Amino acid sequence: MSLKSTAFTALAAFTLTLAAPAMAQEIHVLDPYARSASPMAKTGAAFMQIENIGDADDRLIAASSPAATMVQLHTHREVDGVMKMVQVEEGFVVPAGETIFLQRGGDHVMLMGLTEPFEQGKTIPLTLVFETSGEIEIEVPVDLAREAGQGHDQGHGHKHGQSN
Ligand SMILES: [Cu+2]
Repeated sequence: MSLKSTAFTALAAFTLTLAAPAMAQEIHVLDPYARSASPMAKTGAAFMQIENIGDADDRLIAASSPAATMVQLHTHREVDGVMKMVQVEEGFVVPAGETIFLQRGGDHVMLMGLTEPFEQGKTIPLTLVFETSGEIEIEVPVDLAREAGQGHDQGHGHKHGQSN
C-alpha cells in the first residue's frame, strides 16, 4: 500500500515535471493583493496583474491556497442590469506579450471558506495553475485599505464605475 502510493507520488511528480517546461518563466505576476469585505468575512478575493512575456498565449486555469477551502476564478457579469459574480470555468487567457488585470469589479481569484480571517499586513500563499507554464506560487499581501483601481490603471483605458 505505502509502496504503491510512493510510486504514484513519484509518477505524479515526474508527470508534473514534464508538463512544466524547463525554460525561463514567461508568466510574471505583478502587484498582487488580497482583501475581504470585513474582518469577519468568510470569503475574500485576490487581485493582480499577470504578464506573459512569451510568444504563445497561456491561460490561468485554476488556483489554490491553504488560506481557503475553495478557490475559484470569478468575474463580474451584468445579468439583467445587475452585476453578478460568476465562476469562469475556462479560466483567463493571458495573450502572448500582454498583461491582464485581475481587478475589483472584474476578473478575480475568489477565496471561499477562509481558514483564518484576512488581517491587514498578513500574507497568504497562492498557487496559480497555468495551462502551459504550470504552477506558479506567489505570496499575496492582504491589503484591506486599498481603494479600487489604486495602482492598477496604468495603461488601462477606462475605470470601472462600481466598487466592491
Ligand atoms: Cu468572486
